Amino acid sequence: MSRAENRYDPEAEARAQRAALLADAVAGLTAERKTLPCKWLYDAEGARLFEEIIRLPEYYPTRTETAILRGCASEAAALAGPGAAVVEFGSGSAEKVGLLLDAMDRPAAYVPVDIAPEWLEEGAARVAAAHPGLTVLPVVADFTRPFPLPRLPRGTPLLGFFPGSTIGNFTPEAARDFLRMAGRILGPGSRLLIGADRVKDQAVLEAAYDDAAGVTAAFNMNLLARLNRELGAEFDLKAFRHEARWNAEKERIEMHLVSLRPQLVRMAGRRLRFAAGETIHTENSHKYRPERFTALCAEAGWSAERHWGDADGLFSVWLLKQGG
Ligand code: AVJ
Repeated sequence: MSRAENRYDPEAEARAQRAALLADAVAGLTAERKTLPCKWLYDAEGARLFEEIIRLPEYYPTRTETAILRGCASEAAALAGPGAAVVEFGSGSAEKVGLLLDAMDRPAAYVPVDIAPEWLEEGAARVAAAHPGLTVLPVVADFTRPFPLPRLPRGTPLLGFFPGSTIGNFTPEAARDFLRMAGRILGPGSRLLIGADRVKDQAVLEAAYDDAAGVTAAFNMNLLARLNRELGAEFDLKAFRHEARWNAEKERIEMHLVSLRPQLVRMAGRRLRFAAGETIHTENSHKYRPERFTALCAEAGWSAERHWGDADGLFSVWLLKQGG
């Protein structure tokens, strides 16, 4: 694995991350409606809690998508054709791509793209070990912004991979922008295999994001603990609670941290004022009806070539094709 174009300095990276966290926290927590970007949920502790979430009985998306991928991998691989390269957006620990690579005919390369160098490294190493002879070309990049692909043999068919319903974290507008950008990066004739969670019974959705064991609550509350750890903020974790709300109009689950009483919280030389019941909105997880998802894709220049789901209609995996 060569990374000549992607050198990074871990200490400079850590300083830049802290500065970015501070800027986002100040902007988000002094706004009229308090928010924090969901990407900050995933520090080491957040990543550990997320690994617990995906095994919870209430959290259906991961196991449902994995089962769908198991069933559709060979068909998707056949449509992508022999000698295709897989580009995974936000690869993280790259748990699912093996199902796809195993089904492909002589894949040319695996290109995991992630902003977190440690995860990228770990995922790339795992895939390389499981697929001897496969060229693995990791790219450290924020996959929500344009980035250059590593050099590949001319004419290599490209297959993007974006599982996990991560697309749901974007607003529909941002999702469309992402899909358009992914299309530009992958180029004409490319395909994108993407997972999207579906609209379903409100109680099922709310339980998936507010489990009985309190793991998702801990995951959300960790954001405040992180502000305390990394920015020296003084959030009293007992003065907030986790809430998962279904927003029926926007067809999304929202995670909030609710202030249990009026309070002032010190953070980076500021005092943040909270009213009782006021919330910090920490995550959106949009759910897509199939017809709404295909319309969004069409606006971004992709057509749905194939759609796979589970028997209960919980989750969708789409194979998109550029243009069409
Ligand atoms: C990783 C964005 C797919 O929205 O379901 C899980 C994150 N948040 N439980 C999701 C999450 C709370 C998850 N994604």
